Amino acid sequence: AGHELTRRGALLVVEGLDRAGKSSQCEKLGDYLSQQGHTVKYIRFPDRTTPIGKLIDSYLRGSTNQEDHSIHLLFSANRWEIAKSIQEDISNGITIIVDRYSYSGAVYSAAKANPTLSLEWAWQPEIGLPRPDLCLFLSISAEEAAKRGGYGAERYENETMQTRVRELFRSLFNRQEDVAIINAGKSLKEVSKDIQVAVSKCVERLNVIGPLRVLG
Ligand code: ADP
Ligand code: FDM
Ligand code: MG
Repeated sequence: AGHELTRRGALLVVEGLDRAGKSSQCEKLGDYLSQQGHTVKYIRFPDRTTPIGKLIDSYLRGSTNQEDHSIHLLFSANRWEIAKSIQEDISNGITIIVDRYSYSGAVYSAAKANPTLSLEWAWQPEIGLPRPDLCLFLSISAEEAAKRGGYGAERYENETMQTRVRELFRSLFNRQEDVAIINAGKSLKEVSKDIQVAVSKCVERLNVIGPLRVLG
């Protein structure tokens, strides 16, 4: 007696287009959950610090080129190389906030309109990865995003890609469970409030959800 079972952490993903406010909201959510007494870790994909991540970084910055399927699998490998540590942290009671995940992975690659790289094909290497307990999709119109500054210089930061990515996110999230669509066009504070409500509901349900699941 005397020792309680450690309550597992939650796996929370924040997704959305460039400038939707993902990184800002990840930070606010981390502060909120810490104040609630949770141990919180923030991670982001791509994780540009690993050897695979360095290949991805130079691809995104345009210093190197990669075949579409090949770079797609590297993005996925970049998640697989961290999958075990995610599982361990979650079982040790740490809640993980993830800035982009498999959803960006499938959608950005499929947006290239390569005839042999469909959304379905792109999803396959994600199967078996830790499954988020909740994915928060920060939904924003092209007009609202444009108000938050122009495109950066990285590979996918152009009108054509962003338009396709928006459509593909929509069709992917239509058939995913455990997704909360958040209107990200509101103020920072309003958006963070909406996120807190969705996350609190999820965290309360963790004992019902049971152990961390895997993506199917
Ligand atoms: P992302 O990580 O999705 O690309 P960021 O969190 O980096 O987005 O935000 C992009 C820019 O928009 C930043 O300058 C940020 O301060 C601003 N921003 C984020 N959320 C909002 C919001 N709700 N309203 C107005 N500006 C915002
Ligand atoms: N991206 C991100 C992908 O193409 N595949 C992936 O699996 C992931 C996680 O990389 F354009 C794209 C999405 C975005 C870029 O940008 C990463 P940030 O600014 O580091 O989130
Ligand atoms: Mg960001």
